[in-house]
Amino acid sequence: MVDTVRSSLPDGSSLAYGVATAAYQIEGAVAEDGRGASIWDTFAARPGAVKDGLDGSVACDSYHRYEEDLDLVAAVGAGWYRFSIAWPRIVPEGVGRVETRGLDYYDRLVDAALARGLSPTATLYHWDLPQALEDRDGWLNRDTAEAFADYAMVVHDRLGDRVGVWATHNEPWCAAYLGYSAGVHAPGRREGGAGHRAAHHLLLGHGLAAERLHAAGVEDLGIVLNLAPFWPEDPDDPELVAATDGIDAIRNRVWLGPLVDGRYDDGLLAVAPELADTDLVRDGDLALVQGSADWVGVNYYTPFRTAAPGAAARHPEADAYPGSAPVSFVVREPRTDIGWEVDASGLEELLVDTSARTGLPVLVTENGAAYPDETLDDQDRIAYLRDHIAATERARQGGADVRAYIVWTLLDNFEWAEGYTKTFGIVHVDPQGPTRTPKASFHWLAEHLNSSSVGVGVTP
Ligand code: IFM
Repeated sequence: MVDTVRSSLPDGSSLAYGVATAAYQIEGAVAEDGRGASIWDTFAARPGAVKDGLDGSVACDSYHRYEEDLDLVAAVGAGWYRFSIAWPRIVPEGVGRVETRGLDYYDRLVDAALARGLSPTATLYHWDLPQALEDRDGWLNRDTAEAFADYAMVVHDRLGDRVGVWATHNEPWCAAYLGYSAGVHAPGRREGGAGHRAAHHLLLGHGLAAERLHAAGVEDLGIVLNLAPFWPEDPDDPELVAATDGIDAIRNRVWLGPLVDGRYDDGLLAVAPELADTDLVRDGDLALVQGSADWVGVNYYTPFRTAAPGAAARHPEADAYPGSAPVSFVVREPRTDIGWEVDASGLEELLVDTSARTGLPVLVTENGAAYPDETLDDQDRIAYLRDHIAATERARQGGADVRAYIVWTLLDNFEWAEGYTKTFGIVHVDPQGPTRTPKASFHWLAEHLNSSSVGVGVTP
């Protein structure tokens, strides 16, 4: 058992290590044990929405193979297993009826993690909104925030005696802006400033859930953000610097402002006037969010270099910053298979800045790389992980309070709109099996953890 909740968050004397996954990307079994439909089931069925036309209906079949997967996490020597809970398995219609068989599954998963000496770290929302809630306008409807807090409490009532570290949302920027502004993620809506409304309701859902989870005794509650460094190519170009500031506001400050200061800053309001609407942002909303996190999770993959419009080819995320002045995103070499520039200095910068800005413990809740999976000898992934772990250590030496480094991801899995075409796993999954085969990066990480005697989890 976890001795106390507080002891679940490492004290920072050495870096804790973990491996992460997310429900829709690995579980499969979408029609089993009373699970309701999610927005990703619906979106993936839309022709052209997912690159290879596939979905998460089988994925890695982890719903049935979780013991095997946890054996792999234990074998690599990581102390934490970060997983997400599928809301439609627990509350299939989003509100109301609770599906006990869904809770039973996560109960088994948590016990199996603890039995292997792993600390289970639960994320409550990794993008699989019950479709029934989207039918009522999803994250554009304030009621969804209330429904999220109710669902969070149902999960906590069942798992709270064994799970110490909780996260509300994973990358709410994607859920809001890729989902409701750019339309490239579920629910696939391209509605400009709607992303700002969704962002506010996601924050509100976090705040409502945090208040109730804290009252129920949770001490290590966080939110996981894909914050990003933005680097203007020409820092002397005032127009570019101003446009980049608007983008930074929508990606980073929209979350950090409410969490730290209890407000949306003026620069953000200038590009997102929706957030000044008092029907949307009601009295007390931002006060509820302020101070609601005990730690902040940073998911980092790449920095973003901005340039004058037209300087580079259109970026897939170009529509995800509604209201900001247009810029180009310049992507330098080297790049991973998904086209993201590799630069570990962005992680170091982000960790130092986030630690200083929030004053909270920071966890690297995701970091990893997509490389083609033709070979199990993934030396490029090893180099990526090695350099980013070193950057994390440099940030710690530079004073950032970083407590954990969690690799994305255990298994090659359903990579959202990319389908199965981009693989981030340290374990290869043969879709025919789905048989698991550790890659060279898995063995490298095991060796790294073994040699630095880190990554130790709780004693069951
Ligand atoms: O696979 C995703 C994950 O679900 C959220 N963070 C980024 C990863 C890679 O795109």
